[in-house]
Amino acid sequence: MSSQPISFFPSSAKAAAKPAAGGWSVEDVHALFELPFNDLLYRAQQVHRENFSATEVELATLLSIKTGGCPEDCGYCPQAARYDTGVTAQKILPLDTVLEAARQAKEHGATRFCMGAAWREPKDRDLEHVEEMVREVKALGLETCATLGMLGEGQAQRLKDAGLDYYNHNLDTSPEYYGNIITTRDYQNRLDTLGRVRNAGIKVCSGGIVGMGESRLQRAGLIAQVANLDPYPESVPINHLVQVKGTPLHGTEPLDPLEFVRTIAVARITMPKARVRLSAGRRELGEAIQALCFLAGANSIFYGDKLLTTGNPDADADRALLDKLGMHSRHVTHDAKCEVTG
Ligand code: SAM
Ligand code: DTB
Ligand code: SF4
Repeated sequence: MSSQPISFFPSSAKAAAKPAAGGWSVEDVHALFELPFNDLLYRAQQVHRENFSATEVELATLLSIKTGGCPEDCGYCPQAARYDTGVTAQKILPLDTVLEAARQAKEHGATRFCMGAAWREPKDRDLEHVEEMVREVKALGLETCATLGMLGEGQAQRLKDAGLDYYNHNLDTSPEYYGNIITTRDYQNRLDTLGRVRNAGIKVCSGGIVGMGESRLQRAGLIAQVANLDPYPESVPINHLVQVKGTPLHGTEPLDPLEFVRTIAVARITMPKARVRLSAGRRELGEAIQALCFLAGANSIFYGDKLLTTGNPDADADRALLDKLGMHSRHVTHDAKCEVTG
């Protein structure tokens, strides 16, 4: 009898493992999406383990520092003034309130604190308040992130000088689908803001939303755009649309949750060293799908009972889930420069 071992290697060698010289083509990214599910996850796990501990996850806490009343028309967003979603417009939060939330986030184990504002773009006076927040949150020993809309010349540099580590600005969807979702600013505006963030030396956090009625090819188009940013973002949030009553996207045909897992896996393969973050929509995904997402290479979550205006799993539930999966949070030493995991 032969003692030849049977090889159970993935059957599918058809999807490229690396981008072509000019970057990832939409077709190559789409081919990854089309792999048998197990082969896709196997590849994603391999890439993940080559670059990260497979049991470590980053906890980032989000705070809405300026809620509602936004002039933009993003079809998914509860904070757009033109949609009747029950979100009331508020003024920018006082510094003390922000710092208290940041302290609590740190106490609960978060290492990154992300401040979001419902602006098309910040006015220079708004930015002064945010600069102060960034300086003080950073002084607590947290990594700082802000998402304030489009940035003009000089604004990114001001944030960098205040100590901002990351700027979040999402491409949201593929260039082809974009016009169905937002008309008040274009794709190039978003790319320009990301260019300014990069030039100022701030780390880039950029991803998108799936489940907005886009096709698989358009999901591949989004991932190709993000992965082809040069360099690709350090941080890639993948949001699952949270359907909010009153927004145009409320009532969209829900995405198959396994397609969300595939999106995570494709992001991991195409951006091997990025933090891939499970962002909005985790409450709706449930534990089993989230566990699959971690297997597919997600290694960051928004942590805390609220996102900006919608709910997130309770912090206790998240800790219990990580425990159950034998996962642990990423630790950063207090000056947030020297990272250790344990
Ligand atoms: N106003 C700024 C902007 O648009 O860049 C910053 C805040 S905005 C709320 C940040 C991101 O949140 C959006 O780009 C979008 O990707 C995500 N987002 C907003 N509403 C969402 C929803 N209902 N479901 C999933 N993601 C959402
Ligand atoms: C990102 O990609 N997702 C976060 C963060 N960046 C700012 C926002 C999610 C918002 C979900 C809807 C809400 O809570 O209003
Ligand atoms: Fe405004 Fe940002 Fe919401 Fe768009 S996503 S409506 S820019 S807050």
